[in-house]
Amino acid sequence: MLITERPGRLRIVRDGILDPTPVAGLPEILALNQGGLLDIAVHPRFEENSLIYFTYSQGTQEANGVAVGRGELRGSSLENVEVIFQAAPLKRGGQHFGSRMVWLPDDTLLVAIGDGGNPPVQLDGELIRLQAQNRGSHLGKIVRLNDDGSIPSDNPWQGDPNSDPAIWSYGHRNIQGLAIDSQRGHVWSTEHGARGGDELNRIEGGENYGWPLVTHSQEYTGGRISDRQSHPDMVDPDIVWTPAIAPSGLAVHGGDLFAGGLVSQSVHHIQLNESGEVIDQRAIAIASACAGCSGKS
Ligand SMILES: [Ca+2]
Repeated sequence: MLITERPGRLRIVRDGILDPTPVAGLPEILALNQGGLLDIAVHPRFEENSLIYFTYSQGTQEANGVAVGRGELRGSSLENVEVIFQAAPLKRGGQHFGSRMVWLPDDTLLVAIGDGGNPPVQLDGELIRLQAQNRGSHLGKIVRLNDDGSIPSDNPWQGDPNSDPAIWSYGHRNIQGLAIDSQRGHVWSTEHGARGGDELNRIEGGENYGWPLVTHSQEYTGGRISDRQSHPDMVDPDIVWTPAIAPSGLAVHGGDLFAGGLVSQSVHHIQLNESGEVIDQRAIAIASACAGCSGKS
């Protein structure tokens, strides 16, 4: 089992025992606020090529962004490490990197990239969160890549001069859960709203998921982010969580979805019907105070 630790360590657990030595060979990682070593994914043909993929933030406090690296896992080190994708434009500060990865059945890789941060963080003279609606930018997007980082020829905006060809879907704030339901062929994501308005979305290539033009979320400082909660050209979420659960992690099991919540300190069991529509959800496994746990656990 491979585990990423945000400060920049990749760990291995074998037969339930944590290897005390982190895996060697990772590139330089910017561990800044929400940034660091982020997600990890094993190549679908790992047994042949030993490749693992990882997302991380890199750069400086003033200019940073999410990158996707890959390397061959040999024993306790990574070899032939290369960076196959770098999100652009770079941003400042340590908020909203995303990022999650999932493989599609055709061996292309989806990577979620955060919108860059909350007000007052700006880019090009406007709030950086508006990048989520700019198809010339990777911020606030899911991108789809081939396993070597090249762009699949059938991506939705391939050939559109106003769009980056890597983009798969847009209008996302900060995706912290991404999973594939192989049985039904559906891709699901969870993303953080600001104050309230966390979302579960079923992701389809070529669609706009609305942020920040359409949202149930409010500013942290109070007041509306948008007058609209829905728009005919944008996809509505399948679940809106207000108050926020701060979703982190999303898994498919037994035909249903399981979403972790950081603030709610719970796991949400989301029940789907045969065609994959949400029919019910309830919090299970709510964390409770325990002897030896600090208040900050
Ligand atoms: Ca949305």
